[in-house]
Amino acid sequence: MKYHPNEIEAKWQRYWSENQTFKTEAVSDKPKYFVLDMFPYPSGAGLHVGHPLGYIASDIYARYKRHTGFNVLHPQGYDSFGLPAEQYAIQTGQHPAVTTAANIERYREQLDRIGFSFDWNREVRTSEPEYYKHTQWIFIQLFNSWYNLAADRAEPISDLVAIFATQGNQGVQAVCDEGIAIFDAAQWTAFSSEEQERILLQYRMTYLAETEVNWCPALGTVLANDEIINGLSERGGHPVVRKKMTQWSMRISAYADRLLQGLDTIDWSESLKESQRNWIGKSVGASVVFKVEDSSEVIEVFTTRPDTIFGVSFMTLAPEHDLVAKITSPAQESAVQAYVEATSKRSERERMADVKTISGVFTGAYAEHPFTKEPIPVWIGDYVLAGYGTGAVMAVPSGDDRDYAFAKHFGLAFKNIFKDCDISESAYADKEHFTLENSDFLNGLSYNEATVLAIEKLEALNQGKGKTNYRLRDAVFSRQRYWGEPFPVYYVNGLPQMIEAAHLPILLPEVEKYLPTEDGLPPLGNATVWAWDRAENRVVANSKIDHITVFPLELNTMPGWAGSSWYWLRYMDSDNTEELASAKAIQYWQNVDLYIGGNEHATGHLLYARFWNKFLKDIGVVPVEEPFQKLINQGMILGNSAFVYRIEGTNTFVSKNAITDQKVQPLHVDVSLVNAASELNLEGFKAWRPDFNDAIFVLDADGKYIVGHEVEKMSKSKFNVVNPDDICEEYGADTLRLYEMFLGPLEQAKPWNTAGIVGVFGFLKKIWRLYADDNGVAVVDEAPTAEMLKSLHKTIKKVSEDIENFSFNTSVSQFMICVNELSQQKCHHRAILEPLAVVLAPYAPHIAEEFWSILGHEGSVSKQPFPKFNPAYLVESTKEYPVSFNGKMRFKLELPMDLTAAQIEEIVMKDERTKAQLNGVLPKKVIIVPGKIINLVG
Ligand code: ANZ
Repeated sequence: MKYHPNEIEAKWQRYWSENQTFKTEAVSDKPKYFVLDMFPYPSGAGLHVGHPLGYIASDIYARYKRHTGFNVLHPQGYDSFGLPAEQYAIQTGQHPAVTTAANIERYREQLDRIGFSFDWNREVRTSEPEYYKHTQWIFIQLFNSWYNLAADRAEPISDLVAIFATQGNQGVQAVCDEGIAIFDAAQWTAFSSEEQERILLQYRMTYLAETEVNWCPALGTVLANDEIINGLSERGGHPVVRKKMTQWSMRISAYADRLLQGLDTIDWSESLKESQRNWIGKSVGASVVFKVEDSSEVIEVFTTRPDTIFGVSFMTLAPEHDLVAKITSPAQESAVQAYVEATSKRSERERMADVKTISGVFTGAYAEHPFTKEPIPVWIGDYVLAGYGTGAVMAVPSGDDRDYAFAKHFGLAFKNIFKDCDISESAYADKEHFTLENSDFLNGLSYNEATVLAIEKLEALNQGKGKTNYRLRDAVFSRQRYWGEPFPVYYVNGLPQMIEAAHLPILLPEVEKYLPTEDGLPPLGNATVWAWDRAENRVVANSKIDHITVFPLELNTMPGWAGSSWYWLRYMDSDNTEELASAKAIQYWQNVDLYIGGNEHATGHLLYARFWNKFLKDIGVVPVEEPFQKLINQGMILGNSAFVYRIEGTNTFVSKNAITDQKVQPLHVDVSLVNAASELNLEGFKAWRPDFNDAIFVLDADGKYIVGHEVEKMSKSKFNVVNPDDICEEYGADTLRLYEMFLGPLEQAKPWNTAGIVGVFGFLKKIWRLYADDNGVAVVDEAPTAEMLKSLHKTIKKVSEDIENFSFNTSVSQFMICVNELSQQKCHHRAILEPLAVVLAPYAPHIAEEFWSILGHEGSVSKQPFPKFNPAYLVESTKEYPVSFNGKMRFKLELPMDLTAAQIEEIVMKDERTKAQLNGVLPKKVIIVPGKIINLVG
């Protein structure tokens, strides 16, 4: 019997699927454990070896948890709405649903090939109506809620309406839009229902508002901050500009504090928590109001340093600030306009990152200092961000280095307000440690004292108050795309109305073209059957729109993060046709115990998902505040790119070690055309691309073409992608699984290097020979030796500790050590091999199943309890004593541990080497401590 991975793997995969081996028990007496992978977006490129890394780790953990008595939920699904399928649809006319289904099929084949223990009965696809029906339902709940700060939770909007009707909005503590006018109960009741609607929109958890958005003209859509990298769209790398548009937004800012506090209760890496903390960006300070001279306008600023109020020497507004147009003097108008125009082309990220260029213009207006009443020039400058704080700053050059740089650049006068502090560019650290001067009633005070007093005095003037500000912005929730969830929203007189939950799902309509319409409407503007009949409660033809019973439907769709912000809940009860999941299922599964995925989701998905979970808790759908108790980011697997060197302007390629002084241009070459010795397959290369058909090669002295290598991100565009299917084909999935784990610690980035894979394959062939040889089954029923038991129990101990600590690479080494020892011990003993098969099963499940059946068992090894470690087997049974003469060690003697001092002495004295040392003279004293010392003193 030989090890044929392909045969046994296909056999066991069939067995698992036919027997529903990994079907999760819906009701169980066992404790629950929920192991989740970040579900994939099914792209056309399929999986490469980097993708399964996290899946293998979570699969090992899930299998281990089953062996140790847990009811494990380990599902998989697809984040199947999104841009790539739609871009493809635009190019080819192929419906995104068709491409998506084909991609999913390919993903499924690839995943199945690796032997994951997913419960596929619970698969979810975010683009399926049965799924997005619930995404739409959650949206409606958000619309129907407001955030009550007094209760610190979201509450029904109907409660707010009741408060308005009895007491107006004066005492209401809500997270809402800025600057809502105060009204009393009588005024509220007197408002028209439209006026009431407009007011409520300013309080709802999801709301329609004109916001400054990141607009990507090439993609024809708005993008979230986390979808933009260095001012370019993450997908496609297209320029992004800022633009004002009416958009749906999510009031995630309401949860800023709870999102911060929750971090202290979850088991995530410190670096991930830190990036969320920074993203949320809590700043404690004050808002201060400055009057504009000769005008009825005021400028409100947010400052973290109200103590520096006497150092204010100018003010800076963001170029987009509403006041700019209102306060600019005629003389400055053209300069201001030109500047505003120029800055609108720069993205917010660019402006934040760019510390070098200082630019700005004077508006010609002056503000009045709240205490000294002195005039303060008002400038605009793009270092001030429109969306942060109030989009305006009180500039204190002696306290803030950006203000200082600005003042220097434009030659603006300022005074120093810090005692014994030298104003120079390097002196801006730790101003909190100085006391104040030139600061009127704040003179001599420290930072803390001055902050409190300044706020008090500002409050007395009614020109300021303490304020906490968050960098976290409300999240824009509309996309001008086709392939996303439609909103359950129609419009009456321009105001949004929710469709009742009973009529969900609102299906994505068919369109002829996936592009925006000619008048710039989103792709759903191409739909001809896209209107809501309020009497019939169904979607009808646009031609029926009469604004009496038939109204236009929303044309935007939801963003990519909508479906992924609650999907873990759906796995708990994926067949439920009524609710997103039953209360009973949610009560049992609670939340995800272990979540594994990439760290690119640190400030996107992982914040949005936490936000929705908190909201769902507030409305009583889920019992826990945090969705993901423990989270591990797997490190990226890097590709080993290969390069050929083309002599510039020719089709001649020089071997890496034959390059002399030619001017060569390195070009990526597909790694599948390169062998382990870095030699290029010349014929394959010529056939690879038409322009290389007539390639000429300059070989090295050995007649070979050697490629260069560089470690880079694994990506199709770098031709360094390794397909897991190929590895499975050649060595089997068990080798792939072990090898991916063996590459290094889970959380580290590591290069893919196929060279080591043969060693792992060799290990599996070696362990196979313990169970079977050329004559068939090799297992014997004899009692094992102490050494064998020791090798086994060392392994049980190490592997279970490793799994608990997510140290999977070290387990693989331990398996190798164990199998080397057992091979040397000629171990074919059932009492060793049975438990060993179970210990190996989480890592190499197919071969372990085969062993289990070789051992004569029916059923799956995955149902076996994990072997218990017994420390007794690790206790040494013999001791290698150093034998000393007058304190000097002369030789070593291995003796059983249970001998008495007298027995030891007898053996030592008879030893030839002792006789040779003593040379006929009897020792004066023999010191023997069993288990420790043998010393003969002459
Ligand atoms: C006066 C002052 C004096 C400030 C001083 C700092 C130091 P964080 O911690 O990031 O919240 N600021 C406020 N809004 C801004 C905006 N929209 N764009 C750019 N800068 C803005 O920083 C808050 C501080 O950043 C605020 O406190 C304000 O400058 C500036 F010695 O006000 B400070």
